Amino acid sequence: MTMSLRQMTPSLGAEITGVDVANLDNQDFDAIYESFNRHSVVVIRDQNITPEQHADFSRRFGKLMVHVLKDDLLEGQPEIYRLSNKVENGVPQGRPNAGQYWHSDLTYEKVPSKGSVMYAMEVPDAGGDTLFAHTAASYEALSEPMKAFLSDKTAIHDFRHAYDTFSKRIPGTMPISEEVFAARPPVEHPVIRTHPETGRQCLFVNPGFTVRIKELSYDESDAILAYLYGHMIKPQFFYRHNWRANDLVLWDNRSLMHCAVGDYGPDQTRHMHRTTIMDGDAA
Ligand SMILES: O=C(O)CCC(=O)C(=O)O
Repeated sequence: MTMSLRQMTPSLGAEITGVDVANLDNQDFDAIYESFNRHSVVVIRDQNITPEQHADFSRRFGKLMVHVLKDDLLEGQPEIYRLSNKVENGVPQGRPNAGQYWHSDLTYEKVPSKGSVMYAMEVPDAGGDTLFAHTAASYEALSEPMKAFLSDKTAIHDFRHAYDTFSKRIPGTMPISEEVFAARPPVEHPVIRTHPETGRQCLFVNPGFTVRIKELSYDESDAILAYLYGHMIKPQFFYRHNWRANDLVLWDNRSLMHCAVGDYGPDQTRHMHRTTIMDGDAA
């Protein structure tokens, strides 16, 4: 098999065909890793992998994180978080309607995520796309005074924020217990982070988990964040992924935010498994 790569947009996105991630030599892995850093979203088509192979491939990028929503983890393979509207014999096969708001995965963790690896097992006939927005490209397009203003600011991130602001309003979303929220108290991260591998500066705020900019008043913080969120999703920073079954998609949480589109009906199945890679080694 010969690997081939097609760039999707100037800012982000690459499609790779002709590889089997379960049998990948170091040279092909290095090419995928390079593409992950360069293009931020890497779509690898036509994969037939077990959950174990999915986790093994993901581990080549770094240590894996276990999602705080324990009920949605795959039994026996807790690194796999199940996003699904499928119900078998009355048992939900994952979290329905997950991530239907702009966010980067796990920015509410003290040590946030490097990237995510999502495998599509069943996809709707139409819809259920994922939107990605590049946070280095949007940073670079800001004016120099705005970059300087943001350079020493800190943002507060909270897992609860996404649930209170977005998820609980979506019919069919499963409630989250106070115990889970208590396990993830708010954390702080710089508003601008330097990508450790590309050296590019990235905006590191997102509507899902960022509560406010700590150094500003609440009103000022709301206004600045609203401006940034509008700026960050301009079309030129954007890639929309239309899933095919057996797509394996890697995305870089250091240089992207993303949003799942909940436009498909209950008669359509969307069944995905995701792993999340830690940014660094700390537990
Ligand atoms: O289901 C998707 O398309 C994206 C899911 C998501 O937002 C996530 O995994 O955090």
